[in-house]
Amino acid sequence: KAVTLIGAPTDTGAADRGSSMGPEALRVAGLREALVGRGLQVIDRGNLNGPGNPWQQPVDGYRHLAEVTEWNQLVHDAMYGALKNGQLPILLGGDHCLGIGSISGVARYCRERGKKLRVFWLDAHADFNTRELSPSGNIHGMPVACLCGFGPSQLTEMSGHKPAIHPSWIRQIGIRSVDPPEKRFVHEQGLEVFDMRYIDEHGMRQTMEQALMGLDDDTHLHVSFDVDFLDPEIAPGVLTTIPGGPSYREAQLCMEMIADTGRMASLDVMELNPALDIRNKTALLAVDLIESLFGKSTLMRRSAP
Ligand code: DIR
Ligand code: MN
Ligand code: MN
Ligand code: MN
Repeated sequence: KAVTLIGAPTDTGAADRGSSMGPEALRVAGLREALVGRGLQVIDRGNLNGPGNPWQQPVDGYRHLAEVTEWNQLVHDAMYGALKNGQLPILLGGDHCLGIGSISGVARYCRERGKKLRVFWLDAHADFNTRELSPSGNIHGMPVACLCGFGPSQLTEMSGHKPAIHPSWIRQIGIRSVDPPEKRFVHEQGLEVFDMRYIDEHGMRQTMEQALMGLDDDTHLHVSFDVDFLDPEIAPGVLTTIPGGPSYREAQLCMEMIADTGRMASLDVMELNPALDIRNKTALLAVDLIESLFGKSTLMRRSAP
């Protein structure tokens, strides 16, 4: 199976600049070579070409809605197209507003194929704000809500079906920053959130066992990896660092347990901000973890547990 790299260099969904440099930093960190080393065929189809960052204040509760919509449409088409071609697409962000287009494209593909969809949202944040709830108007704080049908029609109807996904298809892991009104909405919608407290109490192994439960042959697993999921001590190259994230070993185990299922069929790697990184170390760490997502392990393993 071929893996396709899709670069989406934009930071229009965020409050500060820099995640637009994410795709190139991942390439410089050797992403393609690492995947080839896993025995995969890799097609790097370069970067999507969307609008620049106008650097404006939010209008009617959304910052850069027009630009964010254009980028997400490009991402939707690229993800959907790659899946239709039988490839495993990896979206290189870019800020996490692009999760809307990415997962809308995946959802469209799954709906056509009659496949179930499970979305793993690895993040420090729930990204479940609406314009009424958001403290910032930044759309990278809203993608999960948009996917569940809460948001502007340009973003909620992208998959051709509103909502694009149902809250029960989502598992959030590593969450430790949720805005107070967002908290209530997460609860109301019944999102399954494995927050840091859950991981502290049960460990990463049991957390992942719970989150992965019920996957079957008909399930498409999409992983949306916001690099700020990781503890800032090991991953400083992100805009919104939140202390108390998964350690290197916990993150590795998380990725390895996803790989063991053999069901990951699409991936987003988001919010890497090279302007805030130290000698590209966060990009190198992301590449290391992506290798684990594609089955790299210390020893040969007899079978998936
Ligand atoms: C905050 C920060 N919850 C907001 N969100 C995110 O502005 O909505 N930061 N996603 O990375
Ligand atoms: Mn995010
Ligand atoms: Mn985040
Ligand atoms: Mn974000």
